[in-house]
Amino acid sequence: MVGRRKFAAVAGALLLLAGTPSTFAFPKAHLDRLKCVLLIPPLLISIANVPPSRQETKEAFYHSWSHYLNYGFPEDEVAPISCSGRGSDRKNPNNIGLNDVLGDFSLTLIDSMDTLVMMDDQEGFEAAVKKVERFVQFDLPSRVQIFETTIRVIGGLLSAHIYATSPDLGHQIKDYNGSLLTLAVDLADRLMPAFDTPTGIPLPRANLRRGIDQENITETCTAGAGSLVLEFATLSRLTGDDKYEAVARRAFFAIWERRTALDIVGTAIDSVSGLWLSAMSGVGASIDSFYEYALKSYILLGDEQFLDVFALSYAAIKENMLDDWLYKNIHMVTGQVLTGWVDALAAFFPGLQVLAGDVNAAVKSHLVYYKIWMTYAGTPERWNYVNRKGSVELGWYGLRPEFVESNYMLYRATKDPFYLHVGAQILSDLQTRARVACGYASIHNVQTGELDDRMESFFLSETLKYLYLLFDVDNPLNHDGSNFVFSTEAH
Ligand code: DMJ
Repeated sequence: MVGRRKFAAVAGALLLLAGTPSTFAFPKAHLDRLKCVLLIPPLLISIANVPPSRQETKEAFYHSWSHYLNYGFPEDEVAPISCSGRGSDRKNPNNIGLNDVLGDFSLTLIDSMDTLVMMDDQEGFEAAVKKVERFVQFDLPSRVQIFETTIRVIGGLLSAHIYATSPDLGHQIKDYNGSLLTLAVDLADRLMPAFDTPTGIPLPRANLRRGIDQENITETCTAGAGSLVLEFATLSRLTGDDKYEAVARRAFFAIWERRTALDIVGTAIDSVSGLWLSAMSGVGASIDSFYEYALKSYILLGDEQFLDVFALSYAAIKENMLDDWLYKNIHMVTGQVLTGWVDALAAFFPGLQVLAGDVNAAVKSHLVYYKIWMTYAGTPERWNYVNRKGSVELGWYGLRPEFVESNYMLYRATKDPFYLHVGAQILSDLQTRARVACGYASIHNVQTGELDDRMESFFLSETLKYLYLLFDVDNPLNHDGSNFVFSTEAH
């Protein structure tokens, strides 16, 4: 299998790099099947007989969604192997691996609402909104992470609210009374105490009922503190209350002000002292969405201060981190390379490069992750490019969306069917390796195929959404010429 995959990776790379139209590699019938573009009626074969990738992605979503509703809800997630619900770890409040994300607020329900919209399931969307109205409230003793709660919950609520209220988007809900916005305001108000620091950089966590408790750690990652502007600005614009946008902007620029002479920011900072706690920088974990929100905040809000940050950061990344194929992790002051690995989160970067208009660079950086995917049928959390024998440094694949997202962005920009083919391979690997009784299970080790009983909400809100949008070429969103952006949680 590895041999076949290696060949495919090299072949794909050569086709792209030589500029040969990769259509030659894919007969038209095959392409039509991937995109679900139906041929002239007499040639039409029933969709049920030949399920194209779009249908299959939809089925994968409903397999996950229906089992969440039946076995997971009202908890945050469904454990896909044992078919049971999972919420916060109440016995161990310090289990931040779970408790940062699982706040006992039906997370998967909230995070998935706009995927139902993408799939044009108005009935499902309205039913989900009704469930949120009936069951979700935030007066809870949960200590959650500001970033995770903002991108998954506030982002999910706001996106669904916008669809429910905008006649021109085609998913308006008739008797909807703004309840999702009210919930988003309530939640944001519960997070606001975290921004009350001398630097304006938020503390990483808040207790939804009690605010800031004493045990709160002051170390936060750059992505966590600096990627809140899209959600908080949207909340301000929808409510007319500037305070949300103001705190998120202040946090973003407080981090940027602390950049080094190389125009580089680090991955971890103390929100009280403003001192860097990690001198490492890169484009992956702990920093990724800082760059993403710099560019997307400019696109959404039109404020050139954000564009300036993106332009300077992007130039610094290319100057200091790029080494032919790879964007390496470096020391933020000296520029010295610090690690021999790249991580799975950095697979979002080609998508951002597309958005920035640097498509050639995106084609190249995507191929690194394509090669990784084709070798392991997943993107291991850390892949070591130095140690050939131990190249899988952290071997799990938690069904993350980043590679799927970049692949989708590249298809939209180039229309090169190669990316449809990559999407079909991703889908097929997910079906073979991760599909279980009640959804899709995270892969504990990409080399052995061992599974974990976990399906994070981003699998429904991002991974399957981007995969569906890749194949659903006529989706209205793919032809929306406005300045909408996907948040970092794909809302
Ligand atoms: C998601 O919650 C978001 O995409 C975030 O930006 C990074 N982590 C996960 C997916 O990997």
